[in-house]
Amino acid sequence: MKYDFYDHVKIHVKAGKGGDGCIGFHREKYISHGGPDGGDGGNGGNIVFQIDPGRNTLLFFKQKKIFKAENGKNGGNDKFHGANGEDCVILVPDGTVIKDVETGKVIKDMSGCGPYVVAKGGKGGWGNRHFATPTRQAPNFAKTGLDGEEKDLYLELKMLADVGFVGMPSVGKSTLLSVISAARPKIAAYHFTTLFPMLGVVSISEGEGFIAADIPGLIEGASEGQGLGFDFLRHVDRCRLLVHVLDIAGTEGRDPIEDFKAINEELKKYSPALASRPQIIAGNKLDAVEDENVLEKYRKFAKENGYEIHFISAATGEGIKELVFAVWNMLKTLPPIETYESEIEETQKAPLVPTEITVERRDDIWYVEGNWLKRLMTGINFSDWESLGYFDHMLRENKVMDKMRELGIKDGDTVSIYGLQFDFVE
Ligand SMILES: Nc1nc2c(ncn2[C@@H]2O[C@H](COP(=O)(O)OP(=O)(O)OP(=O)(O)O)[C@@H](O)[C@H]2O)c(=O)[nH]1
Ligand SMILES: [Mg+2]
Repeated sequence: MKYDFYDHVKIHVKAGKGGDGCIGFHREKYISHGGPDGGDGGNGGNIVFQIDPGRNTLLFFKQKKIFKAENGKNGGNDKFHGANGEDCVILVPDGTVIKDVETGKVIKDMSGCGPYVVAKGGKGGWGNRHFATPTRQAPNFAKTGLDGEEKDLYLELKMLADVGFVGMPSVGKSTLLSVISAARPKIAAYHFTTLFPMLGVVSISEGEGFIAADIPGLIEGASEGQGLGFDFLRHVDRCRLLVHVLDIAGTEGRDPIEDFKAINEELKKYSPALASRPQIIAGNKLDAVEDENVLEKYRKFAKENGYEIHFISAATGEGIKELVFAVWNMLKTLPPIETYESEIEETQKAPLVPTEITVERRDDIWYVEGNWLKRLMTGINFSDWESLGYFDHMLRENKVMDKMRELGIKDGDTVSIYGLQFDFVE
């Protein structure tokens, strides 16, 4: 890491396991055989993300990368319901995008939204009182709680700014931010003074304004890691407009038009979408321009290429007001800040369908799998015949046996369901 501004990180989250249901029988003086009264286990705690307006980096995650929510408590005798596990709340800055490491898909864009449950706690198991039927009055089993969801997540901070400043080092991006907002970025004559992005609020009138982001300087080859690289462009990724700052006085001996082209090439390499975002050119350091004739050349270049250009001096304040209003007027015509849609498929959100199973034959064994089956299995105690009986009942009731037969399994064939092997008999 070249600079200590944490803006992307991988973390692991595990929601709480549901508490186990209880096997209990009612006991009271003078009542010798009370009914089953084992209570349910509590639900496991969820992993919840929440925006903390006071945070602006993911630095917190440098120390802590594993988050667990509390398990639900087990149920007890006398219908005692186990307590639910506490949620684990993870605070993130506004603009944090949560992605699934395995698929790379966006789970949730935490931008101006309320709390979001990213991993659900497991349901508590039912106590044996639920399993009493007319023919089974003393059920000797209860269900164990289900496991909580567990995920590897990739968090990426993409700041929420309307306008992003781009340009070579030392052209005056930070100086510009400091004169139009209350932000106090570091300003100095050497390259790469700015090491991490900074936001500033630009007020137009009471209650109206926009947010601008100052980022480190870019140089030719940034896409190949030159200078500070171009990773931090993620923070201007959602900007509605870019202000491309140029040093029109050429104080470092470079041609501003060449700078402009080089930076746009780098932007294109980072993201064609970002490169095609509208740009306003801010020709800075007007106070240091010796030959005023060059301005005409820049004006012509901008016009020919379809850009609005403003000549400014962040040092003296000349032209700054006009630039701010030009930005404000253009913003009014542009779509709002982009938020990323969740890319998780509906099927992943939908409840599990009991009959969804897959069957595969390997070495004469039929391997049967399915999310629903897996969940059912975690609640069964296979050393207990009543529990096994319940499992069998669930398979039949949900037509899993029929489905297996349809898929070619015959009586006497060996079936394996997540490690449980048995001979298929209907
Ligand atoms: N003469 C003159 N100098 C300026 C002007 N604006 C900024 N500078 C000077 O240019 C130098 C660089 O300014 P910064 O604002 O730090 O530049 P930057 O683009 O943020 O640079 P990096 O953060 O390194 O990318 C400083 O010495 C500023 O004082 C201006 O309008 N006129
Ligand atoms: Mg700077």
